[in-house]
Amino acid sequence: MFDPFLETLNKGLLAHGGEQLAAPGDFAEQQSSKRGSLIRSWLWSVPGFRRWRVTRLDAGDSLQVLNSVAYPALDNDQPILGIDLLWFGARQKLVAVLDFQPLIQDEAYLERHFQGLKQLHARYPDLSGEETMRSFDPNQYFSPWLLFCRGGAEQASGSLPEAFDLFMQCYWDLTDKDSGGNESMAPAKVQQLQIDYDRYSAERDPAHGLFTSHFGKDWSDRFLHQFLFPATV
Ligand code: BLA
Repeated sequence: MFDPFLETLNKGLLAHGGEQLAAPGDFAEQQSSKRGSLIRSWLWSVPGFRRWRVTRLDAGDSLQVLNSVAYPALDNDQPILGIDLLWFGARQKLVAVLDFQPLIQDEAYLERHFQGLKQLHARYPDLSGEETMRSFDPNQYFSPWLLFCRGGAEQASGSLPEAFDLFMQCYWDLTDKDSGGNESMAPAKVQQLQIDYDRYSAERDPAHGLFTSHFGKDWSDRFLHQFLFPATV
């Protein structure tokens, strides 16, 4: 379902000097014969980023996922890239979340990093609904301009592919231009906020139960703490 999106993501990574590495050990690939599902993950080494992970889950008609998080290098206080795309085929249900996840909610910080995403948000009203968050706090590590849609096939094959391309382009533009200058945060502060992001996300990620039902508790606990949010080891 999301393979064209994964292709767009991978192409952008290659174009920015990225090198694809297998995820360590049994995080690279895991299969559930019971549920007929396959989860694969990669790490990318990308100039300007300290960590970039990508995960694809194929559970057939029941669920397809593309999830990715990019942590900029500590001398760059730009937002964390957050991608979570889910397609529940049997129910024809889409959950799409694309955001530049702000380290802080300060007005000057948002002003500095969010001009592009703000425009994109305005351009795709069907992906910018005021969806309610059940497990996360919208005011922590989410921006006011995230693309967040609980929809169906119409959005999945309609506006989402184009919006995704522009969203990635917009994040690369942010990365390519030096938006730091005197106002940027000290690396130690960036580091602390990225660690806090992992802790916050690991606590609230609604995926853990899902992983457990497919791949067992032991693997899922390790995957959550060691691969998805490694600052929580
Ligand atoms: C929601 N993400 C969800 C849900 C699941 C996942 C099962 C609940 C679906 C629903 O609300 O109907 C699944 N999350 C995953 C999977 C992985 C994962 C499979 O991390 C890992 C491979 N989630 C992120 C990132 C963002 C994000 C990076 O991992 C930011 C863009 C957002 N996911 C996000 C949000 C929701 C969600 C905002 C809705 C949760 C809520 O209502 O609070």
